[in-house]
Amino acid sequence: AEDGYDLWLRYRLLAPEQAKFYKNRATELIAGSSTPTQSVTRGELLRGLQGLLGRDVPLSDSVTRDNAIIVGTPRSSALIAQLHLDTQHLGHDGYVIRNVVVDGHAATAIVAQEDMGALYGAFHFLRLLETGQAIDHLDLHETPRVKLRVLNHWDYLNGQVERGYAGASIWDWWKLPDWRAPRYTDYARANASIGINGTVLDNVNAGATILTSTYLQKVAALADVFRPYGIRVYLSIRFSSPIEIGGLKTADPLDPQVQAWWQAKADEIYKLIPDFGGFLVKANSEGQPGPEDYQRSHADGANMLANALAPHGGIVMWRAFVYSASNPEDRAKQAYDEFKPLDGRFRANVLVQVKNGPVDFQPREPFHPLFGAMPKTPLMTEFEITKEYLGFATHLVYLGPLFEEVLSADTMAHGKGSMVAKVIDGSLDGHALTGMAGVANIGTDRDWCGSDFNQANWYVFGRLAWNPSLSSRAIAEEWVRMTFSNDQAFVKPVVEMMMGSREAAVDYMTPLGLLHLMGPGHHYGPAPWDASESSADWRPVYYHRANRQGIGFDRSRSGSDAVDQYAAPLAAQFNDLKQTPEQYLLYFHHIGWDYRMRSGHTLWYELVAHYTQGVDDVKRMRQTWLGLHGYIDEQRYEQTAAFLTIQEKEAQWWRDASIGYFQSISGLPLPPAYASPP
Ligand code: GCW
Repeated sequence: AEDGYDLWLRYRLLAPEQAKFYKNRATELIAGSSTPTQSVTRGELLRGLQGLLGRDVPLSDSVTRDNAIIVGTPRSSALIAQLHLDTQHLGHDGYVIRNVVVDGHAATAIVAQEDMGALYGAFHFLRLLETGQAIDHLDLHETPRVKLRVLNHWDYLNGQVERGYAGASIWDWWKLPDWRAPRYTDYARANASIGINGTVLDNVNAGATILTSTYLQKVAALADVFRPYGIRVYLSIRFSSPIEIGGLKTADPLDPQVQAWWQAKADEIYKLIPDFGGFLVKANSEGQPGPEDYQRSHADGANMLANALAPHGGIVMWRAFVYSASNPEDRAKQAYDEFKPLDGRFRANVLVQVKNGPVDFQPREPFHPLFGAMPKTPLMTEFEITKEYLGFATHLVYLGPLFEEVLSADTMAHGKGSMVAKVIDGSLDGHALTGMAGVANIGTDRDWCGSDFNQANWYVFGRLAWNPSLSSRAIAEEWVRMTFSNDQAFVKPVVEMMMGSREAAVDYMTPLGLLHLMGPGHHYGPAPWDASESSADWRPVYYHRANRQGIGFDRSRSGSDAVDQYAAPLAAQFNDLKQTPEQYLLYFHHIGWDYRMRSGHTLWYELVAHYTQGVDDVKRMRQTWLGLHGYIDEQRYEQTAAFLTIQEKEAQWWRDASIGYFQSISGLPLPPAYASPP
């Protein structure tokens, strides 16, 4: 049975024609095994080729026939050295895949400067086969555009996963360090196959226990498993740890005892894990402790930790997601207000980690105004791969278009062409330390992610972290081919369905710039009427501000003036109702129900139309899937079909509840075109 465990690394036998073709082009494998990374590279190629071609590919030390596969680095392989390829520029992770001639024989060479590049190249080569690509005239050069490509697990040590919809935490802390579950290796393989090279094991809201020596042993065991795959381990730390587990009276970052405590802790960690990545920190946000508790700045806090890690080569990822009820005027402004003035005050080994939008992982929000606004500081973007606000496990929402929309947004920081992607890859302001983080959607479910289609969100995150300019459509196609089938009759409609799925969710949940209308606390399902949360800025009514006259949050200069956190040309655009893109309309403006939209219809009409469109889109997705029975295994087919049924029902629920509520405020009748349910 197909339980989705193999993710996109299924390596099932290719169709006979393809298998035959590739067989003739993979006659033998020449791959070293003198380092752990070389061993796993060789193992992966053997396993992949065996699965895809249906027969063992013989290992060899020299090229004995045409169409061998050679993998390695000039240092590890004399055969590769004799190709005299320029590998210097490939760095630690880059690789070349090229058809070459060795000792008179045609061969395919996967060449890198370092072992890790060769492993990435091997995965790329297998992907070419798995997706049915031509491999006759290969000349591929790949180097990652982003240095730190990191998953953030929001896992508690008790096994719970905050905002996790795929079971419990995969880290079995009770059995670690002595039992290293095979799943850890498969986790590392999956990540390495898409270029992910870091993982933060514990939740940003977790406690201090992770830093006790008992737990550090467990962390070290995981680091050992991940090391051959080029994955470094990082930890979220609680800022007040010196008090909780260190017996100090304070966690003041300027206190010498506190500084000494962190230094000693860093020394202890690096003794166990010499390649430890560093710390991720959520401070002074949603009740977490932080430097502001001692009237110190975020920079003071981050730099203190950075000082402790710097001698060991570690880094700090300091989150800009700060907000507290003390800023009820407009929560969207707080991160910028607190961090922009600190630009230039962070140590060189600190990155500030910024959520993709100013509020909180909504189906759609404009890009975060900090991007482009802190030129002296490396900024990472943080995406949420887990679908906290997008229907949890069951709704089919491919996040590629969301990520791409953010990365390709133009901050205008240095005039046209200042895309968020260029902030992230460091090219805009010349940073070498760069990173991208994704909040993992991984748990103990057999399929890892709560549904087969959620695996695509893990996949697309990794691929975009490697190269933020890739197209989310191309990535979707790759993923479908590897995960399900190379049959065009299946691939085409499924890619279409995925590509439209995010807009469908925006439409049935929060169209036209609305956001945060999900049930408070759990964030599942509609609750635009809810005013029960203790904190004003957790209440849906705070966000939509609907009244008899109209709807929307005025962030223009006549309102909270959040528009002026963007570069001047954008600020002017967003400030002007007529120029604001309609997809952000109600994010920036409060407008009358009878406002005329570009379509000529009233706002009220368009709002209803969007909600209805969202439901129609999901209906179409379901129809598409119903037409694809027989192309894939029953088990995965049936689950997707069942989940789409849930999604259709809930899209309808979203629509009816939202329209019903807004109608109770506007007092307007349903537009005649929509008077009966869709
Ligand atoms: O999105 C919100 C979530 C919290 C999360 C917080 C954060 C980890 O609802 O569950 O806590 O953001 O990003 O810190």
